[in-house]
Amino acid sequence: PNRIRGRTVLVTGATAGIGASCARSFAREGARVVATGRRTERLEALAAELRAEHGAQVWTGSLDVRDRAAVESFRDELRAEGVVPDVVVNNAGKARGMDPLQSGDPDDWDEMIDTNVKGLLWVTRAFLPAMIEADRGHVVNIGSIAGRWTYPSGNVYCGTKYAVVALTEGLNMDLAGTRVRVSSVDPGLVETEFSEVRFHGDSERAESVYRGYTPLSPDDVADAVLYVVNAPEHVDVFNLVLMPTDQRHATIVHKTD
Ligand code: NDP
Ligand code: 8X3
Repeated sequence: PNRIRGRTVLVTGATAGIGASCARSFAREGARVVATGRRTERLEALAAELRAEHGAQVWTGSLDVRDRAAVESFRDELRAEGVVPDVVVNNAGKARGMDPLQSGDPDDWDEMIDTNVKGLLWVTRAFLPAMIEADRGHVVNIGSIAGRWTYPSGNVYCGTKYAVVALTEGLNMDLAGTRVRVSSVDPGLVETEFSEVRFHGDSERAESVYRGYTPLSPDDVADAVLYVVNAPEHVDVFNLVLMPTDQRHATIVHKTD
């Protein structure tokens, strides 16, 4: 059965990669979509596409998740329009740099911690009380296998994703007794703009990350997100890990060239 239709799903980082795929997949299944991210033109293009292709109701928010006040006022603006998300997909996130800790750039660390950890907290804190009040809702955190195994020079990025594990587990505990569910979906390598961002626009290096094997696609991850949200209300998927068949551990990737 389709338990997605008619729900109101907020996706952070819907302008690219996994978030854009999630927005498309939820719209296709009949959800009302609140698409957020910093690149306004992309949000508008996405909204137009979802309306045209799926007849979806779509709201957009040009939102930097690091800005707590902006997150709260966006929540208030939505509420004033009668839009109260009952699914939040905390997807906005990034790696910046891949260096040994001793030579890492603290500005990169700020960006990762502020986005992947604090941004996730601001969004969750803003939208969760209405779910608790309605006694219905779902928070889906996009974690990573980087929150399960660290790898050389993964240090701070992995630390942020280990934090997502603790926050997913902690939130489940804190919500015991409510009908609000909390899941994390933790992928291995997914071909998106992730590596372009990590390597500060070095496209050659970014492309090489996905060469010689078949990585996950953003749609593969969106399928997993749909699965956890569509599960019957008495089922709370804590954690769903998905890997490319060609990848069996953080650093074990079978490449043919
Ligand atoms: P992309 O770079 O393709 O997309 C990242 C999205 O996050 C963009 O929409 C971007 O939008 C948004 N974003 C970044 N910073 C902010 C911010 N400060 N405020 C709001 N939105 C922001 O990467 P992915 O799709 O791969 O990444 C999505 C999530 O998946 C991340 O949490 C990542 O850690 C995780 N992940 C990725 C894997 C991979 O191999 N690709 C594997 C495992 C997990 P904009 O720039 O417009 O704000
Ligand atoms: C992204 C996957 O292996 O580059 O979370 O950390 S990895």
